[in-house]
Amino acid sequence: MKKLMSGAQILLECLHQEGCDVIFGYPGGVLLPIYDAIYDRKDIKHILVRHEQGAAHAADGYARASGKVGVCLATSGPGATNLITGIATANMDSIPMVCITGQVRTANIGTDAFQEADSVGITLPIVKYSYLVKKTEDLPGAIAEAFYIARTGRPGPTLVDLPVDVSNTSIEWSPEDYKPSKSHPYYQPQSIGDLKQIKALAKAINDSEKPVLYVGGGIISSGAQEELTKLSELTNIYVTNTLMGKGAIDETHVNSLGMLGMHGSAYANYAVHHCDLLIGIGARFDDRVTGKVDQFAPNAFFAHIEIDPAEIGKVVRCDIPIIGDAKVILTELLKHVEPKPRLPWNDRIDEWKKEFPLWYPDDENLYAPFLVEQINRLTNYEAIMVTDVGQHQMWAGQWFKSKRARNWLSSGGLGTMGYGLPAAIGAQLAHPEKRVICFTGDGSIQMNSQEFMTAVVYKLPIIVVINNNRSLGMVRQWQELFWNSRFSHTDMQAAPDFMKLIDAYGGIGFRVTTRQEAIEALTEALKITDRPIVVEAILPTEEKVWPMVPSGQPVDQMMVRRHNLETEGDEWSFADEEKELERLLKKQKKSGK
Ligand SMILES: Cc1ncc(C[n+]2csc(CCOP(=O)(O)OP(=O)(O)O)c2C)c(N)n1
Repeated sequence: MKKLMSGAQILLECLHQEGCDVIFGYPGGVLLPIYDAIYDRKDIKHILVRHEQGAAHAADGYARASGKVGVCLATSGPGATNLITGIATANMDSIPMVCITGQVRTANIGTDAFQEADSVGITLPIVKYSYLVKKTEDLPGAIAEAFYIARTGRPGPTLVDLPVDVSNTSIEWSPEDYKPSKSHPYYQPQSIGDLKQIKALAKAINDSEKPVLYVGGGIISSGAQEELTKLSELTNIYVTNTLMGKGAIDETHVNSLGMLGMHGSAYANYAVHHCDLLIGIGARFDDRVTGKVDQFAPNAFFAHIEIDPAEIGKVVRCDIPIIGDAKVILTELLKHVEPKPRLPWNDRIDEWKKEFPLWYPDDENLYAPFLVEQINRLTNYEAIMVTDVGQHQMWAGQWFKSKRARNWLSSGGLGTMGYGLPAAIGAQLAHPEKRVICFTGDGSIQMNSQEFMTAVVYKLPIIVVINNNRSLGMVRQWQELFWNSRFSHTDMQAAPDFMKLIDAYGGIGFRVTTRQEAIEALTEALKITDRPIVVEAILPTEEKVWPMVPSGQPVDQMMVRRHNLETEGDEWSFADEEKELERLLKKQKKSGK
């Protein structure tokens, strides 16, 4: 039945019908009609963050953890511009989000009115769709399009800009009038891949002696983990994943090579470098993966399964392009591939695994990989891991074993420091029953630490592990290796006392300096269920992430760290297979194994 409803009430009704049960937002003058309408709704929970950037990352974290569309709300002008980093982050990682911004009255648009900013214009390059609603009657259609476009095809953020008079004006409307979109006249992503191309790929797989699967976030967004695992098991092809592709295949599976690229495992990089067929699925050949492009997988035939046609051939040439949804295409591909043992190829990769394992020194120090291993163990691989950006992120990428999709959240494409805590808030709200760990650095946590307050208010027991190396570690690492150890402005010794900080917000803190203390603190933290916890780990400043492919080098040119058996010290150099083997034999002889 039609009744008089304000634009704000209509907005909330549309959001509800789109399945939105949480909004992350921050009020302001032009949002008053919406905030007044929210006051009466029991079916949509509003989370009041402490900064709009937090709202955008929280909506993103909610979307990544749940597979639903995340929704955030910000006021005109500074509220909207504070969302930008979060929108760009979601855009780079293809995360579905609907961002609603308030706008000044339609009559005032373009007059430099108080708190006016051109939100549609500013966000144009970082959204899939944006719409300035000029009439209340147009609002339901705009919301329907925004959700449909955000969640279909290659997912991504959309924006609806809502002038205050539009949300304040009432029209005759009935909730039954709302029609979620099922199609769009001009936006028609293709999901079914071309059968001829799929058969061509099946033949290439059946003929190949040295294939590798290279998978990204597209597997997660299409829900194709099962099909990928089946393909890998049936054809005996090992799988390497991007940072975004963690959880595409269980990383404890024998066929998993973990992450590749700049800080990927050496064996994944060698496998890609020497393969004869590289099958990319839902991954975009990012420069952190390819290194020097013209020497990337130099002898390989390239196949690319991808929903976004613009990605095909963007970075590397493509011999077999297949445009469509990964799950749909893999389901079809599975009908055409044959089982085949991949010997001696897989044996060779297994040898690389033994020669160049990921490792960290077995000394008294506390190291980030140790912390990650304990998190794996103490949570039985069930935690949702959310990272910030820096060395700690790469260590987590290497050591956190993601056994399933959507338990790994990290800003891959944009590399946004400050992402971790608010994204963890979104993930915890999506999964109140799970343990959410925010693995962060002493630099990154200072970028959105105000969101500790949000976590306290909503009683979210997020465990924030601060890797305190008293520096902007990743930048410091580059300065040490490539800029003559001139540590210009990467010192972070001037930092708040994190124990006092979390205490001031109303959470609980543990500071740990030894491995035993770390285990005890994590164990205690896991018992706390009603507030955020900080575990601040004091780590060595000089520690570096290994292996490392220097920027712009081919990925087989990795620098690795090894323990010098003569001097008992550490050294690093470009990986040399022969030397490595010799060292391994010496080590075995020394330990009598
Ligand atoms: C918003 C933002 N500013 C700057 C950078 C560049 N950057 C990348 S890693 C890094 C250092 C991160 O330091 P910290 O959070 O302490 O983590 P660590 O590397 O020490 O583990 C910086 C400054 C970034 N990624 N994001």
